Amino acid sequence: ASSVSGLARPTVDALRAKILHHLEYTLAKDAGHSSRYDWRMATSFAIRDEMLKPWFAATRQTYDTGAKRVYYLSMEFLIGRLLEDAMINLGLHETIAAALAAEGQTLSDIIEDEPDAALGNGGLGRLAACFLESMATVGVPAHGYGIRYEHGLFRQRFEGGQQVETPEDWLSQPHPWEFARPEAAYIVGFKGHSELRRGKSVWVPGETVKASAYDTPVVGWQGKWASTLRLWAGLPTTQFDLERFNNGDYTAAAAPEALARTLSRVLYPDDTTPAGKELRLKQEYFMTSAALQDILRRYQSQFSTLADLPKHVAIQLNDTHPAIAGPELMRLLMDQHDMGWDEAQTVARATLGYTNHTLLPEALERWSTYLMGSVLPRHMEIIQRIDEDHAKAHKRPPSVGIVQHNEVKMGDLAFIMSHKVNGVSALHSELVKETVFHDLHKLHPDRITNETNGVTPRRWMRLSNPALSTLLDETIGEGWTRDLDHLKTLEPFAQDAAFREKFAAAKRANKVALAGWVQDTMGIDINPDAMFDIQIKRLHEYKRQLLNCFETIALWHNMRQTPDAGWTPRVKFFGGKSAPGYFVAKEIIHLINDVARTINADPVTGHLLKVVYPPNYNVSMAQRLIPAADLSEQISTAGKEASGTGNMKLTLNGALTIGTLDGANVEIRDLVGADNFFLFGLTADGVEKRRKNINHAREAIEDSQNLRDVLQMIVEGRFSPEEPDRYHGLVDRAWHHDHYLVAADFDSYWEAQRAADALYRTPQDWNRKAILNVARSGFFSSDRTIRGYMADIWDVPSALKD
Ligand code: 26Q
Repeated sequence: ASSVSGLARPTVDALRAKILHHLEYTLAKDAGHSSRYDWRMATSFAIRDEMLKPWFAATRQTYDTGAKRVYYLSMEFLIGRLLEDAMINLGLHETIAAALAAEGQTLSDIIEDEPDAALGNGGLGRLAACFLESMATVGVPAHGYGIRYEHGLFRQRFEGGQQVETPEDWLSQPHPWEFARPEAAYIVGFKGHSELRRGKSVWVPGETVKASAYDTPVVGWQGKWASTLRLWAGLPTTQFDLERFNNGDYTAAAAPEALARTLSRVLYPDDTTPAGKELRLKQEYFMTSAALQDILRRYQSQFSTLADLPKHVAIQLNDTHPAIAGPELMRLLMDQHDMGWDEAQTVARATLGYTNHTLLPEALERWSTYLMGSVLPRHMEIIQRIDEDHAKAHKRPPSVGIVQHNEVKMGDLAFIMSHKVNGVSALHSELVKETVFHDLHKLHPDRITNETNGVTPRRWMRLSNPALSTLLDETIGEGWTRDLDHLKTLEPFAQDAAFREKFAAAKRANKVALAGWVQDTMGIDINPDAMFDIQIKRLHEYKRQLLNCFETIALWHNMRQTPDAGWTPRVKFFGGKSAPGYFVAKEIIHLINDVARTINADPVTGHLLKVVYPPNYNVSMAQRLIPAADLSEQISTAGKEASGTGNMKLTLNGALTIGTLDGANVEIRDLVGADNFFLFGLTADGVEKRRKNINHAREAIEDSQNLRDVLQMIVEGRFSPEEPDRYHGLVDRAWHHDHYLVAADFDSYWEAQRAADALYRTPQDWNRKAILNVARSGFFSSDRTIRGYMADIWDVPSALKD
């Protein structure tokens, strides 16, 4: 077996020649008449060539050794830009910069020219992207499977402060990182019926589409290994159509073509509630069936007995979106490979693992048995039998059925068809046992495990924060990039005044850079010495951007009354998109923008407070904001945020957290120390108890002068003079339908914010705590998360010899 080791790196001249070669022979352009786009494409192709060696070597070694493979099935991969990430992992950043400079090109301009691959909504999709990179770093033979959406997450604009969505169009330019694999294509069926032939069930689909593969390599740190992201595009099944067409059935012949194109057209932009749409179910099945067919084809090219599948294959389901994998894998094993029911179920269960990412009841996927039965009739039969078998085997109460009230509960299906089910933070995994899967956990007490999320330090530190990275390299060596536990050795430097100065200088440089960008793109003047307070995440009631907005108003109100009271200057940053149909979230966006407009125009507080909400928050914007953060807002209602991953990115970049005991905040606080974290708010238990008092909001508002003033200012139209009653509905909900306990946590949040203000006025203390946050959060590397999945769920070793 060829061993994959460190790369021989090309020289500046060699890379310069490569870029010019691609400019000329791949793009057919003359260097003298090339646009920025041309240079970017040529540079990307030159870098891509360097990825092929580790990619081939990993592929070959995996075949040669018969190593166990991991397949990560996800409806979302929120990759962002790839050029700089690939350059950094291949150690070519400086070489490429020099090669381009020799051609009069500026690397940063070329990097910025790349559109984000935004094939995801938020945390779940970004986690999948971090996992692909970590699997490539740790040395896991891994494929990610997903959909090659023509349109990723919509672009967000603000018009009069309101969110307006426009289609995202990343494939309008060729995507230089992908390889079309037209030879890897599978037929996926829908509808029709299931019939018995010689005692066996056979599905006769009424519609078929072709899934055609596109591969993107993802290289790990120092190019020792690579993962493959295989995305499926929908194509019509031409042959099949031609037959019908020739028989004169033109309408039926045209329908599959329309359907096929629709399947990979657009990402569902809703991370709130399952859309309940037929197209979404079809997309889920399309991706899952193509992936499973591909996995079995690859397996059978290497091994003979399908009974051994779990020895060589681990399949991880990213939430329930691909949960049809259980019945589909059983169907393929039984109907196409003649396996019996019991063995098929045993094999499928031993192969599959399921990760849960939410407890919110409204966010749990359920499909009506009518829809499931019409789109996937054979699967509906299999699901019903799985359910009956499970009921018999465990003599369970009827309340735990997969099929209930004419709905298929996809979480229950995923649970029953997986050998391991995991939550994504310690608290969340415990709540999974106590709430959604309480009954199933009682029946299967060893099934639920925890794998606390993580983030890749390559993109989220080395790439996005070169100032801090260089300082870390100089202080503790470069080893942290591969083994983030090395950050522990930074701890003594928290006491070192000279180091604190350098740490503060790196942060300040990042803030100056962000302030320049805010000035250039939004025309807002902000002070880099003010505290940069950042809340970046999808807009959601449970994430409580409204709590932050109320506190902003209260702070402004207090500052106006006593401008000379020694306030700590602040800049409040918000970033995030709302699901297009989520009215309440959109109203909160509107309010934040109205508040920003009002506050930013106030000459009395101009030097003390600014509010900045840049539109179209995405991965690239996160890379710009996170390194400049002083304060990280992680303020969800306790028990609602499964984990969070932005919280980890911000901590690793030296921000202090103001947060509740929710998701991974709990673990962050345990690790960095209670003294180095601004805690506030009710606990998950406290939230449940407090909700029992139906007057919780009114009582909290009546007890809080500050909050009363805030609500009063909003109803009076202080932020919307052109339409004074604009927020009457919102204020009414704050009084009477405060499901996420904004009012109950307000005063506690206000106090924690004032503690943050006070600490910020003593920079050496603030910086010492910020350094301790960095030094103590090496646990949050996604490399550690991946090693957890490898040991607890996948049973795979690393393919890399150190
Ligand atoms: C489901 C059905 C139909 C349409 C859309 C959906 C859908 C799509 C996306 C449902 C949920 C999502 C995304 C969920 C998500 O991003 N969850 C986040 O996952 C992170 C990674 O584990 C956690 O850190 C966050 O706490 C969690 O909110």
